[in-house]
Amino acid sequence: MAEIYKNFINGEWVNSKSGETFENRNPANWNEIVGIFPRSAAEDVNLAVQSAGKAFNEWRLVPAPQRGEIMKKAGDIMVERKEEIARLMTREMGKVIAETRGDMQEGIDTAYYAFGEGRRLFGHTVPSELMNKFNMTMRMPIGVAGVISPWNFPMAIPTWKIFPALLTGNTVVFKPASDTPATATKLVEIFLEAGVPPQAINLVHGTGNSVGIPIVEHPDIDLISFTGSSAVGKIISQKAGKDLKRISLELGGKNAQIVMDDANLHLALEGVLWGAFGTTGQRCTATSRLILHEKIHDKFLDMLAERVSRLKLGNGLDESVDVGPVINAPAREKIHGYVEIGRKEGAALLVGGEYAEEGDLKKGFFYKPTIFSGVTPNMRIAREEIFGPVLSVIKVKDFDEAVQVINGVIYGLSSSIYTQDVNRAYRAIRDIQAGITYINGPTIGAECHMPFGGVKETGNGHREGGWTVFEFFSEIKTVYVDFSGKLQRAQIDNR
Ligand code: UN1
Repeated sequence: MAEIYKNFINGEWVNSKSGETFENRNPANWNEIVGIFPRSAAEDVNLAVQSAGKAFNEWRLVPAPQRGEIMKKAGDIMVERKEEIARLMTREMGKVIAETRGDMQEGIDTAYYAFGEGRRLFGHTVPSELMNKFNMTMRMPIGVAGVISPWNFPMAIPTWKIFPALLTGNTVVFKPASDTPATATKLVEIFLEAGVPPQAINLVHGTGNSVGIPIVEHPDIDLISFTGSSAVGKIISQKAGKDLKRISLELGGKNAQIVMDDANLHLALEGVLWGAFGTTGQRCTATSRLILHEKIHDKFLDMLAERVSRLKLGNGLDESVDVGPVINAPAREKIHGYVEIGRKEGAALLVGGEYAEEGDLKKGFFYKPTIFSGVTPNMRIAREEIFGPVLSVIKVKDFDEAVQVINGVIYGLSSSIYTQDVNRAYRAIRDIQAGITYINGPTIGAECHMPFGGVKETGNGHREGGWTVFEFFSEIKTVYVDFSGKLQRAQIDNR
């Protein structure tokens, strides 16, 4: 029997008002139902927002260090439940167990970072231009945060958003991706066990249209944090913009790794294998383009093709598997559609390019790791986000051309260059248009205490992670304290 899951609204585990449900299945074995979840709608969102609104008035007054201690407790529970939830996550969305353990660890790191931040949340003290007057800024909570998260990091990404939201004194309405509702439920259980006031965290399962949009449009939601596609990000931006909501958008990528002629090729090879095929290429930071200097192009491609054809596909619970399935049937069709486009555009298919259906693989949605060579920057497979195990290889004659190619897309999340020339490395840091640049490392693998986000159509200028995310989730209050005992007019009485 599949486990029955519920929403968490107004301090209680409840079904959707309509009583409708949806199934969540294992992408490595579609016969396996991971759970049955409430199919919610605007009426459920309304109740969740009411609850979060009520809870805000008390939660905002809890001292931040005390809120931090609850975050610490949540981190401790995550440590205890790391293996159990990692296994559930692999069943729910397919990535290999080493990676779901990493996803849990990223959540744990985020919890402990938030714990520490509870004793910081710095403002500034600033001299006044007047005598006997004191100026400062403080960070204030904002209100009810709508958190809308994707399925590829079912634990880490919700934690990136919810820990800072709660730590800074906001309350939360959380809509996880409908492909990963089970992991999200575990996270809410953890917050409750750790001591977050039950009405302050609300979980509403369902689709983007029936739950996500009502959250975005709800007048009592004060801020939105969303990770997903640029297309959906634009819709959210328009809808939320009407009410001047504060929104943080973490969107698409078309990340590239450059390999220069002086690079350590073995290192660069390990980097691109991990960057392009880790998480089956389903990261917004995944390496989707490989830009090779012409001098090493042929040799590097040979090395790469040989390794890629040996990657083992399978159920991610098997520790010997390198690459899990893609998330669902439409995703696999979309990926294969791009492979067809690449072929028609005249790129050369080096390996992969088809469904993987040998033996048990046919129970799930597997796609062979795929490499196209002879790709030119104007091809769609060089410009559009594919979100799957497909790598487009582009040959360039020198560093300047490499930079031109890497910058020639609408996205700008992550980037990487392999070179041993320190001058080139620093020029790359300066000239690549991306929120993140790795030197001699792959495009994936951000650490939770560093700002995370991108330029151009990858986002709207905010950063998750690090100290910067606490700025998004709080509002600055500027305070003037006049202790002169008289009216002092700025700009006038001191002149
Ligand atoms: C994402 O793909 O949306 O840097 C996030 C990384 C991970 C997070 C990826 N730590 O690849």
